[in-house]
Amino acid sequence: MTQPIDLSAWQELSVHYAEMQGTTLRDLFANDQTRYQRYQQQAAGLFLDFSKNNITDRTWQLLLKLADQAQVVDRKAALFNGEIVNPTEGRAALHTALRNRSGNPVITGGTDVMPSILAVLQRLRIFSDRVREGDWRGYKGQMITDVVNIGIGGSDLGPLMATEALGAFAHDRLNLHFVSNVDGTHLAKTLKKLNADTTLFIVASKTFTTQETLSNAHSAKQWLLDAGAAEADVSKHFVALSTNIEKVSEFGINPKNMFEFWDWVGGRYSLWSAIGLPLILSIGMDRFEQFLIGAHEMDEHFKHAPLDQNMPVTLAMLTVWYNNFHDSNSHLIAPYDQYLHRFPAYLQQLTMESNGKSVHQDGSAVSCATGPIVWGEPGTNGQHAYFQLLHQGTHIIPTDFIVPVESLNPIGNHHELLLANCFAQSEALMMGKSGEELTLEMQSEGYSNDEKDRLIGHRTFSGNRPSNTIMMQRIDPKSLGALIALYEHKVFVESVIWNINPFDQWGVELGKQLAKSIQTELSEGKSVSSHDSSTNGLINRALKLRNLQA
Ligand code: G6Q
Repeated sequence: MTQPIDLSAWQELSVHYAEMQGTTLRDLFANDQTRYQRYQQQAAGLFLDFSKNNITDRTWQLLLKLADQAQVVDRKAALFNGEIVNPTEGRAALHTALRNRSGNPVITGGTDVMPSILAVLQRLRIFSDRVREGDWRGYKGQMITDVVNIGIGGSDLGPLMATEALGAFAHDRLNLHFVSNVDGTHLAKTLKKLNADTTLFIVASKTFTTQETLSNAHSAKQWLLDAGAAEADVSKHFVALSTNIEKVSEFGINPKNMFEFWDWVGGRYSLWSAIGLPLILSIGMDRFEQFLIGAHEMDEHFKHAPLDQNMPVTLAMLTVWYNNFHDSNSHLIAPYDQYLHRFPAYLQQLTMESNGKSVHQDGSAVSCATGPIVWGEPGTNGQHAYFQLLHQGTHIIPTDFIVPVESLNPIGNHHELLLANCFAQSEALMMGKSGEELTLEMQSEGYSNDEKDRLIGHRTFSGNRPSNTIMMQRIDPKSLGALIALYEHKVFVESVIWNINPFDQWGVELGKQLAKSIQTELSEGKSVSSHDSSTNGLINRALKLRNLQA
């Protein structure tokens, strides 16, 4: 199998990178008045300005050549066509079918998956309408006021992020809560504020074997029983989202209260399936369908747009350029929108769990860096925290600014200030401030020559730091759907270039296994010697301290 570094475009990019040294973004803009017009794209209601990247036309051609040589076109066809794109688990990855609004069938393993998808969506509509309209009642006949989603990882981050992001469209009576951490504090703090009579629990787990989720679900059930409910009342307060009907029944949830999805839906790609129930309860099924339509429009764009006009491909190839040629392995997500405050955390899982891999598809060790570290906070908060390092630190950190032009909570000139900060940051990162500019500035501010010489190094900004800006009219179900799908496909294209499997997560599985055996040892309470000396020491010390306390 040809590996990425053996492709001729990869080698040409290495040579080109060396040639690019000394080329600055400032110069590229100064010498080309059309740069902004040429390096922009639009799709599914999103606008991308990628002109503030350290690329020339030659870079761009070579990156597209690399995408072509890595067979992005064939691989994306395989993704959409339900082929086994996750060979280590023997599965397709059909999140695009979950939001397929075309009316066309999607076949995998000889079966059209669309009838089951549409049937579950219809059941979700009926159930969510009943809860929202106050028809679904708790065991004392009261309307539901609070919904607690119990899940972790892919069964938490997506619905949590999207429910927060679409908070402007939330139902008046229903408060959504999310409990993920097995630390009892998370459940205890959440339940403290709630009334068992009016609380509905959603147990969200693809496998229904995840320790954290089952522990929280059992404790939540006990809380309901302790509040006076009987076993028979549980069905009015618990529903499950899962692929595992046996385990759901074993837990004591009536299969009639289970909303199904399928093994070809990866955890971190499951927001579009029944896992989206918290979001559906919050915004209603009609708006959830808009959310699916937004994603579907991005899917259609990704499927059909040529490589040089394809937004997910563009974002992916820019990441490859920085990650593999500039050796810049960190990527900042800076949404200038408070509703998107969990978006960076969501993308962190999407990208780091998908592309945090060290072997190629054939199992051989990778010969190039793979997925970067993704992080972020909503603007403008980051500016008063870590942006210092972006502007003047030694690391180059490509940044995605995400900004809606319209606020859903217009107050005075707040949104103008927000936009101004967003645009100012990308400009400052790109332009910097040279010694000459500072000299003039400091002279006009009345600094003496001595003071100026002492401070000028500290106050100089090298600039030349890359960013993308993704702009939309506002954050609504449709634009959010498109934005998430954009990043899902970006991550997929990167995986194609690096020739890795983005749909498995063996790293997560190992942690799940190890925790199980140590938990048994902790509950037995006997001193252990079967691990390395550090792990033995920590377990034995914890046992001793816990006994002292007991
Ligand atoms: C996501 C991962 C992982 C998973 C959680 C929860 O892609 O597989 O984050 O979502 O471990 O798993 P369950 O939904 O099976 O409880």
